[in-house]
Amino acid sequence: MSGVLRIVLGDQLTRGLSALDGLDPARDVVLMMECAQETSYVPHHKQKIALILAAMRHFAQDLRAQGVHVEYVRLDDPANTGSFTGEVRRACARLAPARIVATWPGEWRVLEEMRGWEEACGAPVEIREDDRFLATRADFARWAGAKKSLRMEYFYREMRRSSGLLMEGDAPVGGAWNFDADNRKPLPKGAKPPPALRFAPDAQTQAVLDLVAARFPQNFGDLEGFGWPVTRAQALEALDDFIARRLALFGDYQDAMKTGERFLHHSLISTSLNLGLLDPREACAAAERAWRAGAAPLNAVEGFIRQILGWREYVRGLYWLLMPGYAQGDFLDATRPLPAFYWTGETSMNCMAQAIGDTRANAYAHHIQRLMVTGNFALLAGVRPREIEDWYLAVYADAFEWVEMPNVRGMAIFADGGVMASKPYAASGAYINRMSDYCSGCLHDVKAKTGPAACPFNALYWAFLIRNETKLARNPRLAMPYKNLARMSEAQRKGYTEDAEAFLARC
Ligand code: FAD
Ligand code: DLZ
Ligand code: SF4
Repeated sequence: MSGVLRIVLGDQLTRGLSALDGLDPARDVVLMMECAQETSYVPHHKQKIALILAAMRHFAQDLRAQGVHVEYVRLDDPANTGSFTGEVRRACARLAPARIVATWPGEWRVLEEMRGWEEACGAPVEIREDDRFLATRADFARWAGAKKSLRMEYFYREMRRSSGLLMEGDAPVGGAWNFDADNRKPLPKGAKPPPALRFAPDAQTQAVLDLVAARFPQNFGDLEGFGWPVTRAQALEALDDFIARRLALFGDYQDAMKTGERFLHHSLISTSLNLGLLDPREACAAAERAWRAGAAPLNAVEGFIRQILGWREYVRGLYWLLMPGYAQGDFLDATRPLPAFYWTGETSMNCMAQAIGDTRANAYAHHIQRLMVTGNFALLAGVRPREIEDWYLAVYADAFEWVEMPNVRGMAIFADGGVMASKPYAASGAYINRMSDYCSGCLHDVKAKTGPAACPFNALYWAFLIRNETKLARNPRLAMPYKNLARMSEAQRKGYTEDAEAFLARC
């Protein structure tokens, strides 16, 4: 072979991928690799492994149907060396390509590996930009420049201007950039969100589900409810279904949580976007069309577009701007091991049990469950960043480090000291009670601040502020809680700290 060896990773399942640009079907070979190293660098949820392998196999099949020569290494292939480098080396020995072309990966760890391929495999390696994002890494670095503060809101406005999404000339449609204040409603009693579209496994996906069941029996999570889109056609169907049936109320109930309503009005497109089955531009454009057609209100459409055009692009920019140092941040010196109930769901706290139970069932929990329940607990309890981060990376089907790390380290646990969030998202039980029905089914009393029946989030919240007073008290956005803390007696402060410690010791 004197052609090009083109690498397609498990989250690069896009026909227009930069690594496939200029592909010559007569001479080039596409290499796709199922690798033990990738299926085990954290103990992934069974559905996450199944989703990635099923989507990879379908993508390879589609490429072959288009006449592309795909060398596909299966997990159970006896010759499989188990690592990307081992497989690229083996392919090079077999095919002797003139060069290797890859697309920038989604994780620093994999980038480092790619950078070693030239030496390991003896062929020149070209790593091309991943152009499946609206902002390149260079765009983000330019925007960040020498700014002291890198708030998402300002980046988002730039993205609105450069993309033209929801713009009227130079101004945002509706006269404001952000309608978030309208998006904080709890779900009314009796409201029933339309069910999300799920996909029954075909024979190819079923074979992967069987493989995962046999090979990863101890991993976290159920396989039974698997319904993720594994092809571009399914991903487009899921997007259409969301736009037609759930987008209109996405904004209103974006932050709501409800027992048994695992998906509410959320889109469930993060797996498809992150694997490359959907393009973020087409998701935003579909939402804008719905608003222009009068099918969805602006608070919903702007809210949805902000998640993708704003948050998604922003976290990716931040990750690549700040890695590898970003992974070391531990601003709050958090030292507690991850409590075992994150894996078992066995805890007296109903909100945690619900969020973890939803996660086990679907490898999914929506943003507020991730941020204000499991993330909030880890923040308040002071869980070690690496341990809580590995949990998020393992348990969500959409988790790849570029998106997981800033959300966990930056947004949820404030380990970056405020690069991403202007204050820690710390909350007592009152927030969870306002936004969910969890407290009514809980053994703890959300209104009780101390004593054996009290909601643990209450003591944990105050103990967190007390423990981190020297680091956080000067934060202007925490002025109010620290003012309240200043009014507390020494005995009250001690009581909160002791209650929190006693609860954590039992976890
Ligand atoms: P929707 O609520 O319907 O939102 C639409 C889309 O917006 C999502 O599909 C996603 O692509 C994007 N989006 C929304 N919020 C964010 C955000 N904060 N960062 C990046 N994109 C966003 N998202 C991941 O894709 N992978 C992760 O590993 C991940 N880990 C997270 C960990 C924590 C602690 C937190 C607080 C958030 C995390 N998120 C992650 C962001 C968000 O929770 C998920 O993108 C969202 O829940 C996916 O569900 P959905 O597709 O139904 O999203
Ligand atoms: C997460 C994951 C898993 C579980 N398995 C594979 C795999 O077998 N082959 C593959 O190419 N990618 C897999 N991935 C994704 C990678 O771990 C990693 O996140 C991406 O390669 C980053 O771009
Ligand atoms: Fe969670 Fe406290 Fe409410 Fe129980 S009472 S569900 S622990 S917030």
